[in-house]
Amino acid sequence: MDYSNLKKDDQEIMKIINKEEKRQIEEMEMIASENYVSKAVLEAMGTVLTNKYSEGYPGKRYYGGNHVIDEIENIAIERAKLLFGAEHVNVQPLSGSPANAAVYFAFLKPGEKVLGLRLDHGGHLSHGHPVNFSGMLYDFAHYEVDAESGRIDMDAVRKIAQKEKPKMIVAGYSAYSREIEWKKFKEIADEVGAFTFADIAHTAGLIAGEQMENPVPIFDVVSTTTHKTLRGPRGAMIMCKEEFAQKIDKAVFPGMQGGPHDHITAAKAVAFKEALDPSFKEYAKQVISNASVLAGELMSLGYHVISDGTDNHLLVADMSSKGLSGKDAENVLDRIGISVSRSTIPNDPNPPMNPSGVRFGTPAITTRGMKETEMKRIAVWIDSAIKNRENIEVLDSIKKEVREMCLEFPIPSV
Ligand code: DSN
Repeated sequence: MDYSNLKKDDQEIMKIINKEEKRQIEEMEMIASENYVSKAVLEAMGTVLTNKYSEGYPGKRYYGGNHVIDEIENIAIERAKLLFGAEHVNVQPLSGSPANAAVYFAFLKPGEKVLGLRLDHGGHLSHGHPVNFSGMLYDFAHYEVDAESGRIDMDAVRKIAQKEKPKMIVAGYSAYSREIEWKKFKEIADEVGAFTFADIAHTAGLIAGEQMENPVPIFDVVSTTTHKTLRGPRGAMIMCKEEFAQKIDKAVFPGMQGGPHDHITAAKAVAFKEALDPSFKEYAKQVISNASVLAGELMSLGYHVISDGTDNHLLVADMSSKGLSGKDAENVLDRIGISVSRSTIPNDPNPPMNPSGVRFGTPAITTRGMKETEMKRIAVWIDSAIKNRENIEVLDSIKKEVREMCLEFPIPSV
Protein backbone atom coordinates (compact mmCIF):
# COMPACT_ATOMS: atom_id res chain seq x y z
CA MET A 1 0.00 0.00 0.00
CA ASP A 2 1.06 3.56 -0.60
CA TYR A 3 1.16 5.16 2.83
CA SER A 4 3.05 8.29 1.77
CA ASN A 5 0.45 10.74 3.15
CA LEU A 6 -0.18 8.89 6.37
CA LYS A 7 3.56 8.67 6.92
CA LYS A 8 3.82 12.42 6.52
CA ASP A 9 0.66 13.47 8.41
CA ASP A 10 0.33 11.04 11.32
CA GLN A 11 3.46 9.16 12.21
CA GLU A 12 1.99 7.94 15.47
CA ILE A 13 -0.76 5.96 13.73
CA MET A 14 1.54 4.97 10.84
CA LYS A 15 3.98 3.34 13.25
CA ILE A 16 1.24 1.29 14.85
CA ILE A 17 -0.14 0.17 11.48
CA ASN A 18 3.39 -0.88 10.51
CA LYS A 19 3.68 -2.83 13.74
CA GLU A 20 0.41 -4.67 13.03
CA GLU A 21 1.49 -5.38 9.44
CA LYS A 22 4.71 -6.90 10.77
CA ARG A 23 2.74 -8.99 13.26
CA GLN A 24 0.47 -10.29 10.50
CA ILE A 25 3.45 -11.07 8.25
CA GLU A 26 5.52 -12.83 10.91
CA GLU A 27 2.83 -14.61 12.92
CA MET A 28 0.29 -17.29 12.12
CA GLU A 29 -3.42 -16.47 12.12
CA MET A 30 -5.50 -19.46 13.16
CA ILE A 31 -8.59 -17.67 14.44
CA ALA A 32 -11.39 -19.38 12.52
CA SER A 33 -13.21 -16.13 11.76
CA GLU A 34 -10.22 -14.26 10.29
CA ASN A 35 -8.64 -14.08 6.86
CA TYR A 36 -6.39 -11.89 4.70
CA VAL A 37 -8.02 -9.80 1.97
CA SER A 38 -6.43 -9.26 -1.42
CA LYS A 39 -4.77 -5.98 -2.31
CA ALA A 40 -7.70 -5.21 -4.63
CA VAL A 41 -10.20 -5.54 -1.76
CA LEU A 42 -7.98 -3.41 0.45
CA GLU A 43 -7.64 -0.73 -2.21
CA ALA A 44 -11.42 -0.55 -2.75
CA MET A 45 -11.84 0.09 0.99
CA GLY A 46 -9.47 3.05 0.91
CA THR A 47 -11.38 5.14 -1.64
CA VAL A 48 -13.36 8.38 -1.86
CA LEU A 49 -16.56 6.33 -1.69
CA THR A 50 -16.29 6.79 2.08
CA ASN A 51 -17.17 10.48 1.56
CA LYS A 52 -20.74 9.78 0.44
CA TYR A 53 -24.05 9.54 2.26
CA SER A 54 -26.55 7.28 0.51
CA GLU A 55 -29.39 6.27 2.81
CA GLY A 56 -31.92 4.28 0.86
CA TYR A 57 -31.37 1.90 -2.05
CA PRO A 58 -30.27 2.23 -5.68
CA GLY A 59 -32.69 4.56 -7.48
CA LYS A 60 -34.41 5.48 -4.16
CA ARG A 61 -31.94 7.52 -2.10
CA TYR A 62 -32.57 10.22 0.45
CA TYR A 63 -29.57 12.27 -0.74
CA GLY A 64 -28.57 13.63 -4.12
CA GLY A 65 -25.44 12.71 -6.06
CA ASN A 66 -25.87 8.97 -5.70
CA HIS A 67 -25.97 7.87 -9.34
CA VAL A 68 -22.40 6.53 -9.14
CA ILE A 69 -22.91 4.84 -5.77
CA ASP A 70 -26.01 3.16 -7.25
CA GLU A 71 -23.80 1.51 -9.86
CA ILE A 72 -21.49 0.13 -7.15
CA GLU A 73 -24.31 -1.22 -4.99
CA ASN A 74 -26.11 -2.79 -7.96
CA ILE A 75 -22.94 -4.62 -9.02
CA ALA A 76 -22.37 -5.89 -5.46
CA ILE A 77 -25.98 -7.16 -5.33
CA GLU A 78 -25.82 -8.87 -8.73
CA ARG A 79 -22.51 -10.60 -7.92
CA ALA A 80 -23.82 -11.80 -4.55
CA LYS A 81 -26.98 -13.17 -6.21
CA LEU A 82 -24.85 -15.08 -8.69
CA LEU A 83 -22.51 -16.40 -6.02
CA PHE A 84 -25.22 -17.83 -3.77
CA GLY A 85 -28.19 -18.22 -6.14
CA ALA A 86 -30.10 -15.68 -4.04
CA GLU A 87 -33.42 -14.13 -5.09
CA HIS A 88 -32.82 -10.92 -3.13
CA VAL A 89 -29.70 -9.46 -1.50
CA ASN A 90 -29.15 -6.51 0.81
CA VAL A 91 -25.43 -5.64 0.90
CA GLN A 92 -25.69 -2.79 3.42
CA PRO A 93 -25.44 -4.51 6.85
CA LEU A 94 -22.42 -3.18 8.69
CA SER A 95 -21.46 -6.43 10.35
CA GLY A 96 -22.79 -9.79 11.53
CA SER A 97 -24.74 -8.82 14.65
CA PRO A 98 -26.44 -5.80 13.02
CA ALA A 99 -27.38 -8.07 10.09
CA ASN A 100 -28.92 -10.58 12.49
CA ALA A 101 -30.70 -7.79 14.36
CA ALA A 102 -32.24 -6.67 11.06
CA VAL A 103 -33.39 -10.23 10.31
CA TYR A 104 -35.13 -10.58 13.68
CA PHE A 105 -36.56 -7.08 13.31
CA ALA A 106 -37.99 -7.98 9.88
CA PHE A 107 -39.57 -11.30 10.85
CA LEU A 108 -40.48 -11.03 14.55
CA LYS A 109 -42.20 -8.90 17.11
CA PRO A 110 -40.34 -8.41 20.42
CA GLY A 111 -41.08 -11.26 22.80
CA GLU A 112 -41.73 -13.86 20.08
CA LYS A 113 -40.21 -17.30 20.41
CA VAL A 114 -37.06 -18.27 18.50
CA LEU A 115 -35.08 -21.53 18.55
CA GLY A 116 -31.28 -21.43 18.21
CA LEU A 117 -28.17 -23.38 19.21
CA ARG A 118 -26.74 -22.76 22.70
CA LEU A 119 -23.66 -20.51 22.74
CA ASP A 120 -21.50 -23.02 24.60
CA HIS A 121 -22.47 -25.70 22.05
CA GLY A 122 -21.16 -23.61 19.15
CA GLY A 123 -23.88 -20.98 18.64
CA HIS A 124 -23.41 -17.21 18.54
CA LEU A 125 -24.17 -14.46 21.05
CA SER A 126 -26.72 -13.03 18.62
CA HIS A 127 -28.59 -16.36 18.62
CA GLY A 128 -30.33 -15.59 21.87
CA HIS A 129 -27.73 -15.27 24.61
CA PRO A 130 -29.16 -13.40 27.61
CA VAL A 131 -26.38 -10.76 27.60
CA ASN A 132 -27.08 -9.95 23.93
CA PHE A 133 -29.91 -7.85 22.42
CA SER A 134 -31.27 -11.06 20.85
CA GLY A 135 -31.77 -12.74 24.22
CA MET A 136 -33.14 -9.55 25.75
CA LEU A 137 -35.69 -8.75 23.04
CA TYR A 138 -36.84 -12.21 21.95
CA ASP A 139 -37.90 -15.32 23.80
CA PHE A 140 -35.18 -17.80 22.81
CA ALA A 141 -35.26 -21.54 23.42
CA HIS A 142 -32.09 -23.51 22.62
CA TYR A 143 -31.16 -26.84 21.13
CA GLU A 144 -27.86 -28.56 21.86
CA VAL A 145 -25.32 -30.85 20.25
CA ASP A 146 -25.47 -34.50 21.27
CA ALA A 147 -23.21 -35.10 24.28
CA GLU A 148 -21.65 -38.25 22.76
CA SER A 149 -21.21 -37.36 19.10
CA GLY A 150 -20.76 -33.58 19.42
CA ARG A 151 -23.17 -33.29 16.45
CA ILE A 152 -26.63 -31.78 16.16
CA ASP A 153 -29.22 -34.52 16.59
CA MET A 154 -32.10 -33.58 14.28
CA ASP A 155 -34.59 -35.79 16.16
CA ALA A 156 -33.83 -33.79 19.30
CA VAL A 157 -34.26 -30.54 17.32
CA ARG A 158 -37.66 -31.78 16.08
CA LYS A 159 -38.77 -32.62 19.63
CA ILE A 160 -37.80 -29.24 21.06
CA ALA A 161 -39.33 -27.42 18.06
CA GLN A 162 -42.61 -29.28 18.55
CA LYS A 163 -42.60 -28.44 22.25
CA GLU A 164 -41.57 -24.76 21.91
CA LYS A 165 -43.41 -23.94 18.64
CA PRO A 166 -40.99 -21.12 17.71
CA LYS A 167 -41.81 -18.43 15.18
CA MET A 168 -38.27 -18.79 13.76
CA ILE A 169 -35.54 -21.46 13.77
CA VAL A 170 -31.91 -20.34 13.55
CA ALA A 171 -29.15 -22.59 12.16
CA GLY A 172 -25.54 -21.81 11.22
CA TYR A 173 -22.91 -21.42 13.93
CA SER A 174 -19.60 -20.01 15.17
CA ALA A 175 -17.91 -23.07 16.64
CA TYR A 176 -19.53 -26.11 15.01
CA SER A 177 -17.38 -28.17 12.67
CA ARG A 178 -19.93 -30.34 10.90
CA GLU A 179 -22.14 -30.02 7.81
CA ILE A 180 -25.59 -28.66 8.70
CA GLU A 181 -28.74 -30.51 7.62
CA TRP A 182 -30.50 -27.48 6.11
CA LYS A 183 -33.28 -29.51 4.46
CA LYS A 184 -34.15 -31.26 7.73
CA PHE A 185 -34.23 -27.90 9.52
CA LYS A 186 -36.62 -26.63 6.85
CA GLU A 187 -38.85 -29.73 7.20
CA ILE A 188 -39.02 -29.24 10.97
CA ALA A 189 -39.71 -25.51 10.58
CA ASP A 190 -42.54 -26.27 8.14
CA GLU A 191 -44.04 -28.78 10.59
CA VAL A 192 -44.22 -26.14 13.34
CA GLY A 193 -44.90 -23.12 11.12
CA ALA A 194 -41.56 -21.35 11.75
CA PHE A 195 -39.45 -19.13 9.51
CA THR A 196 -35.99 -20.48 8.71
CA PHE A 197 -32.95 -18.27 9.30
CA ALA A 198 -29.40 -19.42 8.41
CA ASP A 199 -26.41 -17.49 9.74
CA ILE A 200 -23.59 -18.68 7.46
CA ALA A 201 -21.02 -16.10 8.61
CA HIS A 202 -18.41 -18.78 9.20
CA THR A 203 -18.91 -21.01 6.19
CA ALA A 204 -20.04 -18.55 3.47
CA GLY A 205 -16.77 -18.90 1.54
CA LEU A 206 -16.94 -22.68 1.68
CA ILE A 207 -20.52 -22.53 0.39
CA ALA A 208 -19.63 -20.01 -2.33
CA GLY A 209 -16.72 -22.29 -3.26
CA GLU A 210 -19.22 -25.17 -3.57
CA GLN A 211 -17.60 -27.31 -0.87
CA MET A 212 -20.54 -27.20 1.55
CA GLU A 213 -24.29 -27.30 1.06
CA ASN A 214 -25.93 -23.95 0.31
CA PRO A 215 -28.95 -23.03 2.47
CA VAL A 216 -29.88 -20.00 0.34
CA PRO A 217 -32.28 -21.89 -1.96
CA ILE A 218 -33.77 -23.74 1.05
CA PHE A 219 -34.12 -21.18 3.86
CA ASP A 220 -36.31 -18.06 4.04
CA VAL A 221 -33.47 -15.78 5.01
CA VAL A 222 -29.68 -16.08 5.27
CA SER A 223 -27.18 -13.67 6.80
CA THR A 224 -23.43 -13.70 6.48
CA THR A 225 -20.45 -11.58 7.31
CA THR A 226 -18.19 -10.93 4.34
CA HIS A 227 -14.79 -11.03 6.07
CA LYS A 228 -14.37 -14.64 7.20
CA THR A 229 -14.05 -17.55 4.76
CA LEU A 230 -15.56 -15.27 2.08
CA ARG A 231 -12.35 -13.20 2.29
CA GLY A 232 -13.91 -9.79 1.76
CA PRO A 233 -13.97 -6.58 3.78
CA ARG A 234 -15.33 -6.42 7.33
CA GLY A 235 -19.11 -6.25 6.82
CA ALA A 236 -22.18 -8.37 6.17
CA MET A 237 -25.15 -9.01 3.90
CA ILE A 238 -28.60 -10.57 4.02
CA MET A 239 -30.06 -12.85 1.35
CA CYS A 240 -33.71 -13.84 1.23
CA LYS A 241 -36.59 -15.06 -0.88
CA GLU A 242 -38.16 -12.34 -3.01
CA GLU A 243 -41.34 -12.43 -0.89
CA PHE A 244 -39.35 -11.12 2.11
CA ALA A 245 -37.28 -8.55 0.17
CA GLN A 246 -39.21 -5.49 1.26
CA LYS A 247 -39.33 -6.55 4.91
CA ILE A 248 -35.54 -7.06 4.97
CA ASP A 249 -34.72 -3.83 3.15
CA LYS A 250 -36.98 -1.84 5.46
CA ALA A 251 -35.48 -3.50 8.53
CA VAL A 252 -31.92 -2.58 7.46
CA PHE A 253 -32.88 0.97 6.47
CA PRO A 254 -34.66 2.87 7.97
CA GLY A 255 -35.21 0.23 10.66
CA MET A 256 -31.68 -0.36 11.92
CA GLN A 257 -29.01 1.60 10.10
CA GLY A 258 -28.28 4.98 8.62
CA GLY A 259 -25.98 5.56 5.67
CA PRO A 260 -24.36 2.47 4.16
CA HIS A 261 -20.55 2.30 4.03
CA ASP A 262 -20.16 2.65 0.27
CA HIS A 263 -16.39 2.06 0.22
CA ILE A 264 -17.07 -1.27 1.94
CA THR A 265 -19.87 -2.08 -0.52
CA ALA A 266 -17.32 -1.61 -3.32
CA ALA A 267 -14.86 -3.90 -1.54
CA LYS A 268 -17.64 -6.49 -1.08
CA ALA A 269 -18.25 -6.38 -4.84
CA VAL A 270 -14.52 -6.95 -5.48
CA ALA A 271 -14.46 -9.89 -3.06
CA PHE A 272 -17.57 -11.43 -4.69
CA LYS A 273 -15.82 -11.23 -8.08
CA GLU A 274 -12.83 -13.03 -6.59
CA ALA A 275 -15.11 -15.68 -5.07
CA LEU A 276 -16.80 -16.22 -8.45
CA ASP A 277 -13.43 -17.12 -9.98
CA PRO A 278 -12.90 -20.90 -10.34
CA SER A 279 -9.71 -20.62 -8.25
CA PHE A 280 -11.87 -19.83 -5.20
CA LYS A 281 -13.28 -23.39 -5.30
CA GLU A 282 -9.74 -24.69 -4.97
CA TYR A 283 -9.16 -22.35 -2.05
CA ALA A 284 -12.32 -23.52 -0.27
CA LYS A 285 -11.39 -27.16 -0.85
CA GLN A 286 -7.91 -26.61 0.56
CA VAL A 287 -9.27 -24.82 3.63
CA ILE A 288 -11.33 -27.90 4.48
CA SER A 289 -8.56 -30.36 3.69
CA ASN A 290 -6.16 -28.39 5.90
CA ALA A 291 -8.64 -28.32 8.81
CA SER A 292 -9.26 -32.03 8.45
CA VAL A 293 -5.52 -32.84 8.47
CA LEU A 294 -4.94 -30.57 11.46
CA ALA A 295 -7.81 -32.22 13.37
CA GLY A 296 -6.44 -35.68 12.56
CA GLU A 297 -2.92 -34.76 13.66
CA LEU A 298 -4.10 -33.22 16.92
CA MET A 299 -6.25 -36.28 17.66
CA SER A 300 -3.29 -38.56 17.04
CA LEU A 301 -1.34 -36.42 19.54
CA GLY A 302 -4.03 -37.19 22.13
CA TYR A 303 -6.27 -34.12 21.87
CA HIS A 304 -10.02 -34.50 22.19
CA VAL A 305 -11.46 -32.76 19.14
CA ILE A 306 -15.20 -32.14 19.49
CA SER A 307 -17.16 -34.44 17.12
CA ASP A 308 -13.88 -36.24 16.33
CA GLY A 309 -13.02 -34.14 13.31
CA THR A 310 -14.36 -31.50 10.98
CA ASP A 311 -16.25 -30.99 7.71
CA ASN A 312 -15.40 -27.29 7.47
CA HIS A 313 -12.68 -24.76 8.27
CA LEU A 314 -12.58 -25.10 12.05
CA LEU A 315 -12.16 -27.48 14.91
CA VAL A 316 -12.60 -27.15 18.64
CA ALA A 317 -10.14 -29.02 20.88
CA ASP A 318 -10.75 -29.64 24.58
CA MET A 319 -7.59 -28.63 26.44
CA SER A 320 -8.65 -29.94 29.85
CA SER A 321 -7.10 -33.37 29.24
CA LYS A 322 -3.77 -31.55 28.72
CA GLY A 323 -4.15 -29.86 32.10
CA LEU A 324 -4.79 -26.28 31.01
CA SER A 325 -7.73 -24.04 30.17
CA GLY A 326 -8.55 -22.70 26.71
CA LYS A 327 -7.44 -19.25 27.81
CA ASP A 328 -4.08 -20.56 29.03
CA ALA A 329 -3.63 -22.47 25.77
CA GLU A 330 -4.48 -19.29 23.82
CA ASN A 331 -1.77 -17.46 25.81
CA VAL A 332 0.82 -20.21 25.26
CA LEU A 333 0.13 -20.23 21.51
CA ASP A 334 0.28 -16.42 21.40
CA ARG A 335 3.75 -16.78 22.91
CA ILE A 336 4.92 -18.79 19.86
CA GLY A 337 3.23 -16.52 17.31
CA ILE A 338 0.09 -18.57 16.64
CA SER A 339 -3.18 -16.70 17.25
CA VAL A 340 -6.19 -18.80 18.22
CA SER A 341 -9.37 -18.14 20.18
CA ARG A 342 -10.42 -19.83 23.39
CA SER A 343 -13.76 -21.57 23.00
CA THR A 344 -16.40 -23.22 25.10
CA ILE A 345 -16.92 -26.93 24.61
CA PRO A 346 -20.40 -28.51 24.78
CA ASN A 347 -21.62 -28.51 28.42
CA ASP A 348 -18.46 -26.67 29.43
CA PRO A 349 -17.98 -26.74 33.21
CA ASN A 350 -15.98 -23.50 32.90
CA PRO A 351 -17.25 -19.95 32.17
CA PRO A 352 -17.08 -18.39 28.65
CA MET A 353 -14.17 -16.04 29.57
CA ASN A 354 -12.09 -18.99 30.73
CA PRO A 355 -13.53 -21.98 28.85
CA SER A 356 -12.07 -25.44 28.34
CA GLY A 357 -11.46 -25.40 24.61
CA VAL A 358 -9.55 -23.75 21.81
CA ARG A 359 -10.99 -23.11 18.36
CA PHE A 360 -8.55 -23.49 15.48
CA GLY A 361 -9.29 -22.34 11.93
CA THR A 362 -7.51 -22.68 8.60
CA PRO A 363 -8.97 -19.92 6.32
CA ALA A 364 -6.14 -17.42 6.82
CA ILE A 365 -3.18 -19.81 6.69
CA THR A 366 -4.69 -21.41 3.57
CA THR A 367 -4.87 -17.98 1.92
CA ARG A 368 -1.10 -17.77 2.55
CA GLY A 369 -0.74 -21.00 0.55
CA MET A 370 -0.11 -23.44 3.39
CA LYS A 371 -1.13 -27.02 2.75
CA GLU A 372 -1.25 -30.46 4.42
CA THR A 373 2.54 -30.64 5.01
CA GLU A 374 2.47 -27.35 6.90
CA MET A 375 -0.58 -28.48 8.95
CA LYS A 376 1.41 -31.46 10.21
CA ARG A 377 4.27 -29.21 11.35
CA ILE A 378 1.83 -26.78 12.97
CA ALA A 379 0.16 -29.60 14.95
CA VAL A 380 3.57 -30.66 16.30
CA TRP A 381 4.41 -27.06 17.27
CA ILE A 382 1.07 -26.64 19.04
CA ASP A 383 1.56 -29.84 21.01
CA SER A 384 5.18 -29.09 21.82
CA ALA A 385 4.34 -25.56 23.03
CA ILE A 386 1.52 -26.88 25.23
CA LYS A 387 3.75 -29.58 26.71
CA ASN A 388 6.70 -27.23 27.24
CA ARG A 389 4.70 -24.20 28.29
CA GLU A 390 7.04 -23.43 31.19
CA ASN A 391 10.19 -23.82 29.08
CA ILE A 392 11.18 -20.44 27.64
CA GLU A 393 13.93 -21.88 25.44
CA VAL A 394 11.61 -24.37 23.74
CA LEU A 395 8.93 -21.69 23.25
CA ASP A 396 11.48 -19.27 21.75
CA SER A 397 12.76 -21.93 19.40
CA ILE A 398 9.23 -22.83 18.18
CA LYS A 399 8.43 -19.13 17.74
CA LYS A 400 11.46 -18.84 15.46
CA GLU A 401 10.30 -21.78 13.35
CA VAL A 402 6.74 -20.39 13.13
CA ARG A 403 8.17 -17.06 11.94
CA GLU A 404 10.36 -18.77 9.33
CA MET A 405 7.36 -20.64 7.92
CA CYS A 406 5.29 -17.45 7.86
CA LEU A 407 7.99 -15.65 5.89
CA GLU A 408 7.92 -18.49 3.33
CA PHE A 409 4.16 -17.87 2.82
CA PRO A 410 3.56 -14.11 2.42
CA ILE A 411 0.18 -12.59 3.14
CA PRO A 412 -1.52 -11.10 0.06
CA SER A 413 -2.62 -7.82 1.66
CA VAL A 414 0.77 -6.07 1.86
N1 DSN B 1 -16.35 -13.07 16.34
C1 DSN B 1 -16.81 -14.07 15.42
C2 DSN B 1 -16.14 -15.38 15.65
O1 DSN B 1 -14.98 -15.38 16.01
O2 DSN B 1 -16.73 -16.42 15.42
C3 DSN B 1 -18.27 -14.25 15.44
O3 DSN B 1 -18.92 -13.05 15.67
